[in-house]
Amino acid sequence: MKRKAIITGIAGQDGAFLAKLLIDKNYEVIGADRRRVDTYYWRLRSLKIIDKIKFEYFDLMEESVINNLIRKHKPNEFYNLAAQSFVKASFDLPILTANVDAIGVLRILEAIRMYSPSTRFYQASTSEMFGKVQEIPQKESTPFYPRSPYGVSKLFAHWMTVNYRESYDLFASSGILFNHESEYRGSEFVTQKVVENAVRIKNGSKKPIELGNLDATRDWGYAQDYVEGMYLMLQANKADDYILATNKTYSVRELVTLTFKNLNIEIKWIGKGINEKAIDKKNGRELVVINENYYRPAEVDKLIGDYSKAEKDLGWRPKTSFSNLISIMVDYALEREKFMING
Ligand code: NAP
Ligand code: F7E
Repeated sequence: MKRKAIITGIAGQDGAFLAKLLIDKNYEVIGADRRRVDTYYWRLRSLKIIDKIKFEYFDLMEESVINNLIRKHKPNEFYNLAAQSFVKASFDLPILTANVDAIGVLRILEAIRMYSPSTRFYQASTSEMFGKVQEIPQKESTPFYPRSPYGVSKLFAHWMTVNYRESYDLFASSGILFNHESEYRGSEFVTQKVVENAVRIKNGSKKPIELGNLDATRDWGYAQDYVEGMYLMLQANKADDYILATNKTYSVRELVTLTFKNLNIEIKWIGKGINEKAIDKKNGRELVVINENYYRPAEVDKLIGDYSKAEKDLGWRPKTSFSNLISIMVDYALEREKFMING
């Protein structure tokens, strides 16, 4: 009998990589996906797995759909990757974010408890729960201090996952993942925004990239490495919470410099505060300027994760360096731009 896994958020970055990993391991994959106008699923097509997925309607806001899905499939594993995942948007959409990212997870836990208690559950928790960091580097035992409606909502979901594990003996694990990026990252996140726009500049665009806080630092890994960690968490002997990270951190400014370097453009930073900008060393052309609209009401300044528990218990470690990650993203964006221009 094939093992069966439900993946929510299958159309997103992690959902696509995880679906590929499980299909390669001969799982039956159910893609629990919300209704949308655009059903092209470019990530799943690019990975050549779209025909191998059985899709079911799903929304984290819709309790009856969640109950019916779990009652019908009683999967071996359930990976909850769906979320309103953009931190900046959570300040504009706090109630929706809480309903989806916090209460939505409780809806799933309740459905598993009632209809399929042997299902192993993975919750996509986040380093944003550490927010205003209380310890450097952050470990599983570091106190949380979220700084956005997204972080607060994810923290509720994290503790509910712990609570259902302890109260009802569910196999429910929480992966506290630090930022992970890839060629499939959404365009509004800073890595992909910088990569895509730098490639457009390389191809002749005159529009400088508008960014917010250049001083923020992140522990950026490669998403394909991280979905392996999610899978390993659900194969372990017991459910637990694990950090996945690289234990290295870079600023947004360093991300920009490295991205342009990959495109053979050397940049120079000039000015201070909101007047800071990056110019092309060769001709003085403006490449990056600050737009205050991209600042957040509250910022998470310094994230760096300690993944030693995952390494010890699961044998997981990150395989891709930051500089390899940016090369992968730049190469993919160059190819895609070529396709967009030439068809
Ligand atoms: P992503 O690309 O934004 O994908 C999220 C998916 O969730 C999208 O397919 C989205 O649908 C779906 N979704 C949104 N609202 C929904 C709802 N109400 N019901 C059902 N589906 C809904 O996110 P990702 O980067 O792959 O991240 C996967 C998960 O890990 C998320 O929970 C995220 O919060 C968490 N996480 C991510 C990172 C990271 O660095 N990537 C780090 C830590 C934790 P549409 O396609 O229609 O928008
Ligand atoms: O911002 C700064 C911004 O939006 C990173 C999600 O996957 O990872 C992600 O959340 C940093 C922030 O990701 C711009 O202020 C500067 O400090 O790429 P981001 P995020 O907020 O860290 C966590 C772990 C998740 O769980 C989330 O789901 O970059 N920044 N200028 C900018 N950020 C954006 N987006 N755009 C800018 O123009």
